[in-house]
Amino acid sequence: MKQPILYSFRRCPYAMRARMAIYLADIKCELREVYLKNKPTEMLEISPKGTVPVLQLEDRVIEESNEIIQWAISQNSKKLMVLNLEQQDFALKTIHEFDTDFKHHLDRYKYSQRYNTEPQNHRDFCDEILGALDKNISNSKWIFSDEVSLLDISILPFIRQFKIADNDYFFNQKYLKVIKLLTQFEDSSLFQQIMNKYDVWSSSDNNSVLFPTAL
Ligand SMILES: N[C@@H](CCC(=O)N[C@@H](CS)C(=O)NCC(=O)O)C(=O)O
Repeated sequence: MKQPILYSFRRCPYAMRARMAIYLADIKCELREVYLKNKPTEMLEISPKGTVPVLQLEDRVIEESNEIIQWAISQNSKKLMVLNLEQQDFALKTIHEFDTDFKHHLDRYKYSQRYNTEPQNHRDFCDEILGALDKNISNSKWIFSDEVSLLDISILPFIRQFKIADNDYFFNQKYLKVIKLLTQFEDSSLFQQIMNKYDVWSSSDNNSVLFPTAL
């Protein structure tokens, strides 16, 4: 099989979740780091909508992070926790909530000038979602158990963005399990592996890299 090509941007939460899924599935790919203000034509030719991540396979292109995750799981799911039906239902509902409501309010909290919004109102909505999640987090390492799951990799990059908007605020909130979960995520080898820094790719420099890269 020809190696898949992943167009990625290091700090993008969608690209982060896709890289985690690829990493956990033990898939090797060619990673092309994208500068969002100057996207490579090679990427736009296969995915004109112009968002990352994009995964180019031999026979098709996958342009949505959740679909890249599903593809990676279909290749190899051994390193992800097997969810029972109830957990699966909760995971899918929660991922949807983070991709819609949480992301909506996060953007309006984080980029209040751009959206001309009152940041605290939107921060309150995010807090509500994080407070509800807190009640469903186990006492183990990850949300359900000591094994990382689809839910962890899908939503933690967005919780991290919320934290980064105001570190002091985040660490003073009552959702202690969310705070602990995010802290251990950022300390994990999984996170270190997928946050490796790469130069921006260009076809003329021909500087794509192998992902994951041995650290
Ligand atoms: N629904 C897409 C969203 C991806 C997305 O919005 N990515 C952002 C970066 S975090 C992007 O590429 N934005 C385009 C731009 O900024 O030009 C997915 O899940 O893959």
